[in-house]
Parts: sequence; C-alpha cells; structure tokens
Amino acid sequence: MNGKRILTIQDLSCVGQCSLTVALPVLSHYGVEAAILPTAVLSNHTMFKSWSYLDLTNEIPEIYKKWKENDIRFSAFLLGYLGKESIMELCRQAFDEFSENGAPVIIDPAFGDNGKLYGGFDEKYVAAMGKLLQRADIILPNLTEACYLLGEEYKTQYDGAYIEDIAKKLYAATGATAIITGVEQRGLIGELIYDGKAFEYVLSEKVPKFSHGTGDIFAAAFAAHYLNGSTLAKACDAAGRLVADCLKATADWHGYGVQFEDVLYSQLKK
Ligand code: PXL
Repeated sequence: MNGKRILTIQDLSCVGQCSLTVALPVLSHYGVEAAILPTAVLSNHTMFKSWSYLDLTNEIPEIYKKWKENDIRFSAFLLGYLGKESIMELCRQAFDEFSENGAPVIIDPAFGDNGKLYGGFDEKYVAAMGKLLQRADIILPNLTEACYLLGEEYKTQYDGAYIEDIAKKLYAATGATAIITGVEQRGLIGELIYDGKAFEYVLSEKVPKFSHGTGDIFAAAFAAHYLNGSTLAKACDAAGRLVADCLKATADWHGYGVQFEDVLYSQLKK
C-alpha cells in the first residue's frame, strides 16, 4: 500500500461495468485506497435502452458536513461521469475543503464517445465541464470530448498536426496537462500527452473491438499508477495495456461493459 487515498467522484450504475463499479476494484487492485462520492444511482448505465436515475446532489452537503467533522482529507481526486451540472460546484468545494497538500485533480470529462454525447447531456453540460476542467491538473478526454469542449470538428481520420493542435488548445483552455485518449496513429492506439511544453505519444496495439467503460478502466488504472509514482507516460502505457487485455478477454456478446475481472485476477496469480 502506498498510503494514498483517492476520492473518486462519479455515478454508481448498479448494472453495466462502468464508473464506480470499475474504479473501485481497479484502484484497490493497484494498491490505492478508494473513497467514493456517488453523484447518482442508476439502475444501469445509459447505453441500455432505459434507466432510472436518482440524483444525489442533495445528499452531498450532508456527506461533506460529516467529512469536516471527522477531519477527512484526500491525497488525490479522480472525477468521471458526474451526470448533472449541479455536482460540479460540489466538486470544486471538495477540492477546496478536503485536499491534502498538493493533491492532484484528475478529471475524465466522461460525457461522450464516437463523435456523440451520451444520453442526457447537452451543450450546457459540456460548457460547465469546460469550466470545471480549469481546476484540474490532468484531464483525460477522448477525442469526442475534446472536440465538443473546443467546438472543433470531430474527425475519424486525422494526422499528427490535427491532434496536436487539439491538445494545445485544451491546454490553453484549461491549464491542465492534457492526455487525449483513444488517439490512433499508424494503426496503433493510445494517448497524446501535452504538458504545455512537449508532445508525447504512448501507443500500442489496437484491439479491434469497442466496449463501454474502457475510458473508466483507463482513468482508474492511470490514476493508480500515477499515484504509485509512475511518470505520465508510464501510467498511460500501463493503463492502455490493461484496457487492451480487458477488451481481448471480453466476449463478443458482452456488449454493455468490459470483462476486466479475469484480467485483474490473472495479474494477482503472477
Ligand atoms: O463509461 C461512462 C459512463 C459512466 N456512467 C454512465 C454512463 C456511461 C456511458 O455511457 O452511461 C451512467
């Protein structure tokens, strides 16, 4: 154990491997204590044809009251799917009131993929997320989210100049180190990291499969490796490889999430 306690803020989808049901096991597996702030409870994630949604905005101030009384602090924050803009102000409050010195804020904007917004999100949510990202140290948008945030055209075929320009604009808009996920170059897939000084690509084999929740696995594994002392590039590499292994292990019929359990279990046995 590294003694780090991360607060991860995202929804709790009862069924469908995503958000907290992914972040908790992955963070724990890599030795990071995971505290959670569920933003909402859903019957299942929004890629199913229907879902119930209990917004927890009203409960969060009660939770904060008790955290204050108990002098609770976090050594890092990892944000994913928040669901409602009302949660964003509460996230800022958490950074202000419950941070240990130097606690990094890592935010995956988690509002879209494949050129589209997830169900229930609109341009207002995107704009509010853009403001929240200004409080981040590291942001983990995929290309869809990056394009929505910047009002840029989303392309499926692109060159290095296009993606590097997007990374530069993300950095200029947020001041955070931008890690664009799911970047494809020369038949490989991975991340482009831009810290305001230099570009770094972390690419590996592309598994020709799509599944929901891969971004959530990536974000949790990235955060854990980063908190364990890996460089940004090493943390991306380890998280990307985990996602690839999980995709390979996922049966074709298992459309609603990634079967990551066998992969984590086999890592334990090594
Ligand atoms: O994996 C992202 C995600 C998280 N949470 C909910 C979702 C999705 C993607 O669709 O619906 C509720």
